[in-house]
Amino acid sequence: MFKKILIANRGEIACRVAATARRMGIQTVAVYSDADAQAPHVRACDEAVHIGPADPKDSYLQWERILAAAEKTGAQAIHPGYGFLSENAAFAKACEAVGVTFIGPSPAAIEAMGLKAQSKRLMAAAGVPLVPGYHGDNQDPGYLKSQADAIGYPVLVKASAGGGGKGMRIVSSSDAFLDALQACKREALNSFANDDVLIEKYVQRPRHIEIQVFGDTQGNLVHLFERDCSVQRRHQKVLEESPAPGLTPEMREAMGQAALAAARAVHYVGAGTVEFIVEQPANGEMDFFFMEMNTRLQVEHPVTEAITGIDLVEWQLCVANGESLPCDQSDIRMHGHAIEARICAENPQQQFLPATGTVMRLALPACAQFTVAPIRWDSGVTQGDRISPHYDSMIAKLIVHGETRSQALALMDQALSETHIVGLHHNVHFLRALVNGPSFKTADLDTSLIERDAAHLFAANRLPVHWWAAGALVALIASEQSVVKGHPWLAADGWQPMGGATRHLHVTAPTDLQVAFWVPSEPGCLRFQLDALHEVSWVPLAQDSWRITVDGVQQTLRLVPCRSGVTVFMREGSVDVTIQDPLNGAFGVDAVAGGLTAPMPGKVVALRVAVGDRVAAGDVLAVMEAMKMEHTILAPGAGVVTDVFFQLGEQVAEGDALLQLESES
Ligand code: MV4
Repeated sequence: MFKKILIANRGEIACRVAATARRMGIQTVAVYSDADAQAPHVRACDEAVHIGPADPKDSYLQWERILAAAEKTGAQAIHPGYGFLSENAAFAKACEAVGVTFIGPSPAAIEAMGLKAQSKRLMAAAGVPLVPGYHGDNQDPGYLKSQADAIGYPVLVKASAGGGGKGMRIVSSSDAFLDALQACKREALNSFANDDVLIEKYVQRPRHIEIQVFGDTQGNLVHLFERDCSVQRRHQKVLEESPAPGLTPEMREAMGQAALAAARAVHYVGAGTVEFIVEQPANGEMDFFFMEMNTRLQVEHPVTEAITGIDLVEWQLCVANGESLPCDQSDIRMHGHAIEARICAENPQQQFLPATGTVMRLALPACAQFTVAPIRWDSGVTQGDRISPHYDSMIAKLIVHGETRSQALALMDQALSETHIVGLHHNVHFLRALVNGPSFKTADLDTSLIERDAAHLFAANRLPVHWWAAGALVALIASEQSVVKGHPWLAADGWQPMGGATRHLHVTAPTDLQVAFWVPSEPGCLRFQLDALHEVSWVPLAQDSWRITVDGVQQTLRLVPCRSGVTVFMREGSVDVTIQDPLNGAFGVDAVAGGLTAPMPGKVVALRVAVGDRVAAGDVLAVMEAMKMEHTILAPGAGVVTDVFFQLGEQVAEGDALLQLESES
């Protein structure tokens, strides 16, 4: 076996490969860009080599530097992960040329599957079912129209060089064909500098089902069943599962055999995936057609690992080392049901726009104690990391494995409810709505599921106000006690030795409301007035986790203070509560830390204090401007300004310390 391998990737897949290498006693070398100097994948490997600036084209796609790093460290093989160089035949050849093993298929197999029309002709010759269509060289518009007429409408015109849904046009009648063809060719020329098209019968209500295959250098080939990846948005997978719901054993066998025929046709070695589009007629048998073969390990491979118990990266390493597959088809069994959710930095409320920012808080689902944890968290992001715009927006993959699909669904819901992320937009709530939504729950799957369930998926989550208000109160009181180190006489919070003082709190989000509450007469409990009078008591657990009782019902809440309030996480979901405390001005992290940081990148347009000034809670300290909006920085409590770290007119970054305030004592 290899003594040392280089991992030519970053993020979760680099960490994933490193984990198996470590388990096998193989040393690992990471490569990293400027943006990734402190990244988890660097720490996950034994050695690391810097390969250039943040932009992937200057680092992770620079094969000369990667090959130089392999030579310098003595790595005998290179694992390309997915994306980047994983399906680059020229890179695979370059590895061979310098005597480093490329952990993947042959350059010829990568090339053969890389071109759409060509791979489809190859598959047709190998007897793999294709969508009825025309994949030939004759691009004469009149000829293409006659082909479309023969196939029958609706047809799909696809750019031969396209992918990921780009350059596709549905044509519903013969009359509309020539105009649509022209438009498709124009788009293809602009996007791919090649205006060849192919024509296919349009498959309605399609499902995306793919088969995992594995080959070795001895010519053995096996498949590891299927994954259903129908839940997508903008051609990005969101949920993947195995087995595919409703797939009959006969169809599974037929698809497995078709995938093996596809792999055999290109003498496939290593891990690969054969993608099929599956037609679901309103009544009648499902039909499947070859779409493309991905000549790499895929993002969603963990669901296959869960149901087969096979470590696919271990198999990749053994096969690349020239060993034959450890078992044959009849030894490969599936057990239970696995689902993967991709947790991404993005805003589902704004067309899933990728989000950037710092992961201020990241709490993982609790490991199920007293059992073998059926939950897997694959991630290359840790708390405090920045999600930069240079790379993809995936924060983690969450994989659950149950005996049945409904058990897996329940586990996924539970694990997502315990996944707490603060600091940037993410899709955790959206994923939860998705797995609990009408279509996914009943396995009514096709590629337009997200659009169909939109009303359910994008609805604002309604959480019980007395619970999140209670969480906000507990966070507020905890922060005040930490500022004054628990001394009640020094707190400017209206506390009276006899108890009974009333405070009013203005909560502005998610709903505008006034909360009246009575200052605690004994520690750890108080009453508050909303629609009715409520009673809350609390006990701190670890870190920001609290056991809270509201009106006699107890649950664990996570309370994460942020700039202007607190994020309250509970079983049903989370809310960002913005608190305006008339007594105390701003509330949040700043108040807890005693230092004051910039809430966003911007310019300091007013500075109202100097070192030595005495300020009261709520006094204006400075004013910042960003995106044409002014933000006022208030004193979180009474104190003396001991340091000012910036000047008027200065540009500051998000999170920069602005000034230091010391509470008076
Ligand atoms: C299709 C199709 C319907 N009929 N081909 C989208 C991306 C590209 N890889 C192939 N795609 C499709 N090809 C025929 N003949 C519908 C899609 C399609 C799709 C396929 C798989 C997963 C998600 C999809 C979302 C929209 C359209």
